[in-house]
Amino acid sequence: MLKPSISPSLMCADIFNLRNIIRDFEKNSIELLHIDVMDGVFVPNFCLGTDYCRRLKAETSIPLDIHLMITQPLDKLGVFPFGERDMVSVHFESDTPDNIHKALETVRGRGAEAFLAVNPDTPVETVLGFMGEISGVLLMTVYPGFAGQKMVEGSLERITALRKLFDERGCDNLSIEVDGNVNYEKAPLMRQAGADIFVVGTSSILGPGDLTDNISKMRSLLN
Ligand code: S6P
Ligand code: MG
Repeated sequence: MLKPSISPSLMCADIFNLRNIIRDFEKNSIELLHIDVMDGVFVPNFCLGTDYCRRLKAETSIPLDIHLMITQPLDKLGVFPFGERDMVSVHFESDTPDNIHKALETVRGRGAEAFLAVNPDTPVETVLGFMGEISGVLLMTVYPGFAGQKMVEGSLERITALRKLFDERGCDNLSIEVDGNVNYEKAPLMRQAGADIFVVGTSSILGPGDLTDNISKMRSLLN
């Protein structure tokens, strides 16, 4: 299995202390920065955007992990700054399958890793139609839109089922990124089930406690 990576959810990071938080991420070799983009239509909330991504890219060399919770992502990819080493996830539910294929192709064409994001109610078998086009799947373990939610029941079983689908097809190089309520108790279970990228927010490293201690604790639980 791929080695575990930590992708802190920046919507959970104190905006007034963001520069120090980024420095701490760098010191602790954080692999990715998870950026939730919400348009108020695909999900009932608004969140981070293009300028935020641009400023981050200027500030740090940690790759961006852009999670697009927007309708018709194909038409909007052009305004996002991403490239080699970055990851971009587009939701299966956000447009027609044909346009999702094209959006994934556009992401890859710009040198980034293309991920298909799927909501908790979308069958994991859906990804079978996209296997040759993606670096992995962003499996939502909460309904997208808000931080601080409880994991949807059955999420661990979905990770296991998705990893099995990959393994049966010899695709053990594909990532499974889990997003939502990844806490210290569930993260090792998610790892065991086959996840390798962990979006962490209020439930763990960006919750109470010292950031560096929290990251160390999460790392030791995942390794
Ligand atoms: C939810 C979003 C997530 C959250 C993350 C927050 O729509 O996609 O990335 O930011 O789940 O972490 P936590 O620990 O509060 O669930
Ligand atoms: Mg997210």
